[in-house]
Amino acid sequence: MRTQVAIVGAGPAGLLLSHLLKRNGIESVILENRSRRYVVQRVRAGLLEQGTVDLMTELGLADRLHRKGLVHEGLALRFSGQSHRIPLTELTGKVVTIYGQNEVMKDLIDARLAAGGEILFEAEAKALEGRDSKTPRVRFRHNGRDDELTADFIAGCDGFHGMCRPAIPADALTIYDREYPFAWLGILSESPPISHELIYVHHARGFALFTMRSPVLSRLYLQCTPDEDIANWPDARIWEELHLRLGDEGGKLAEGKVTQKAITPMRSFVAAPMRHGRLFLAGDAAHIVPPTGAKGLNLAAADVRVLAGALVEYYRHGRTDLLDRYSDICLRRVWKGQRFSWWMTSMLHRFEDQLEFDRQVQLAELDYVTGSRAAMTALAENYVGLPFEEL
Ligand code: FAS
Ligand code: PHB
Repeated sequence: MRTQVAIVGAGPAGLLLSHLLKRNGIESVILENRSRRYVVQRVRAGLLEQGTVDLMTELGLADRLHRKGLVHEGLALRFSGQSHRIPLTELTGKVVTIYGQNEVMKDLIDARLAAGGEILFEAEAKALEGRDSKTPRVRFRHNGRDDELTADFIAGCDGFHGMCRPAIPADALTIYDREYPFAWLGILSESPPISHELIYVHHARGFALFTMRSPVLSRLYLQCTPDEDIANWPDARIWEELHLRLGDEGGKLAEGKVTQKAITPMRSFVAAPMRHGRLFLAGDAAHIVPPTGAKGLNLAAADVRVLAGALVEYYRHGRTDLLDRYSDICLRRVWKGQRFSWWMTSMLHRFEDQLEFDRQVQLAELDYVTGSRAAMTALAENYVGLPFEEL
């Protein structure tokens, strides 16, 4: 097989990139390890920055998002039994949108296939060759047969556990890594959300997040230990803990049928540089953030916006300067997303070894952030998404 851009991975990064390239007449083929059914039902992120929504709207891919997405103009930080609203839109002029990542996947895949785009599902990329040549190749296995996809460029959009990053010699990569001593137990519940806006809770028993997917579907997260066994969390115990961490408003939290339950480890990770010869890493393949700042999916979208822009300039005008600057441009935004996600995580979670002094500092930080317009604005502008870099 031959194409212009070989894309490994049909997550938000790979799919958005294929649409951005197609809009500029550049061909691509996506190799996706899992089945279409699996990719569209996988429960992950749920919060889209304004910039991500604008990108999908520009591409004509946001009709369902605008119909079904929940637009939020604020969020609440809850600590010491009190909720404090952060008026995001009043402070920044921007909104965020709650729309499940699985819904985004459905929209991007349906539109790509409807436009005759090539996505090979259950096609596992096995090896990369010729990364420094003008014709890099991806060896993959599909329908029980080994095959090869030759291209001008390879986009490594295969997530944290993919094969593209490990295909880069370790001495060519600098790894920045921080694992957190806790995880998130997340559930989907057929119950109305406790509030029309998100509630981030700082509590002596640990962090909790009250978010949603629709007016009848709640998404709820609890801080738990990193090696927690989900079998120890029957639904009743989860609801009891959610009531407790919500404090006196516990009575108002409606319970419902839990349809999905999983534990997500918490990590901050960056692999730099994001470009190696004709291989360009994007999204979780290059960086992971703890979900407290809701940046994962949005950083993936921001990366491929830059990559597509650079590839368009290459194919149109033979320019290579933007390809050369791809990694630096992306990493500037990635590190700001890392800082914000680490800060939100550090301010809102309980650390096993934390001194009472540390806890009081967390409470003082929350008191400052919810009492100072300047501090609130700093949080809000990072949360709704920092402006995109002009290319
Ligand atoms: P993805 O991981 O989404 O996609 C990579 C794709 O590559 C996958 O479909 C995979 O099957 C495929 N692939 C891997 N190896 C391959 C191979 N060898 N050959 C072919 N294909 C291959 N972010 C939030 O903001 N909020 C959340 O609540 C949240 N929850 C999350 C929960 C979980 C369990 C995880 C893992 C992430 C979560 N995230 C969350 C972050 C998430 O949204 C990611 O940032 C986002 O999916 C990144 O998109 P991609 O970079 O496209 O990678
Ligand atoms: C979600 O809705 O899944 C979600 C929202 C905000 C976060 C993390 C997850 O910070």
